[in-house]
Amino acid sequence: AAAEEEAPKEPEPLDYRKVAADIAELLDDVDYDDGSYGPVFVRLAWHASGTYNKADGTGGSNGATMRFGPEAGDGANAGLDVARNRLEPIKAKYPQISYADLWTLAGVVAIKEMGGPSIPWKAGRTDAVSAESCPPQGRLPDASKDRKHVREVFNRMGFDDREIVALMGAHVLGRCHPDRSGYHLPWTYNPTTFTNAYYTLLASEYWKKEKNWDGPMQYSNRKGTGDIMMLPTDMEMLWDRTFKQYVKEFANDEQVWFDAFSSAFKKLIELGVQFPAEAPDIVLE
Ligand code: DDH
Repeated sequence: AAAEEEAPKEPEPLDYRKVAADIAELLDDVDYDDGSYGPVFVRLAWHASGTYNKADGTGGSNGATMRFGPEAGDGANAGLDVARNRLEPIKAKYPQISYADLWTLAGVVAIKEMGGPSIPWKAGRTDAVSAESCPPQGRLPDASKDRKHVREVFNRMGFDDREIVALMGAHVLGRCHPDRSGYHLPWTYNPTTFTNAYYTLLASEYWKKEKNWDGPMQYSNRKGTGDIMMLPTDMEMLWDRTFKQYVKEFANDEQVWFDAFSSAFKKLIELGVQFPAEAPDIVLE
């Protein structure tokens, strides 16, 4: 018995369900945007992951390299400091969790809390120690560009056309901020609820270049002076024949989209990550 007592203790495994519950508590805030940090958490998880290059394995969520200047300062990541700072108390309470795991888990928690699918998530990402691990700037999509650019960016990560359209439906959430991207307005009327409204609105509204707007060119409903928007890259989902077929599929059946989104988002946040063999998928209830 004495020998047993002296044996070195295994560190307590982290209870990620508890971490997830604490993240959920941080979502609502009446003073922020549309009342929730959910959308910006999802965008943080996506931008942390969306730098991946399958050709050389660089980029991706592993490393949490957005903590460092070269990636934090990429114009595409403007405003994501808001999400990273909001999550700091979680890191302080559970120092064992890597930032890379924390940011991806926050995205998964946000999607679920806003009414979306429960995306299986697993732990095992590690944090890089210096800015040298940052991917080059410019790997994230540019909203002013066309379908060729969108395909180049997502094919570089390893996604096909259906996955591209499935992922884009995350724009049901949140809004554009003039001081972050230069664009303005939300995509949908319920930007903190995860539904397939991005597709139904894209397919049914009358979209026109927005008038009387001195920011970057964007589309607006109601003959160009509406209250919701689409980016040029969003319009490509409608204008490209193959993309459009999936827009219709997801507009017609929300469950089909939830399933497609769930697998594509799981794939996104796991790109390039070597998980420990025993890492279980955690499905939040
Ligand atoms: Fe996005 N996105 N996104 N996006 N995105 C913006 C906001 C949000 C593009 C551009 C923008 C995805 C794909 C693309 C979310 C999730 C996802 C904004 C506005 C721009 C611009 C930022 C701001 O001003 O605050 C472009 C271009 C693409 C593309 O792929 C062609 C994907 C794949 C996702 C995802 O999550 C899977 C979310 C959520 C937001 C709302 C953020 C917020 O603060 O609200």
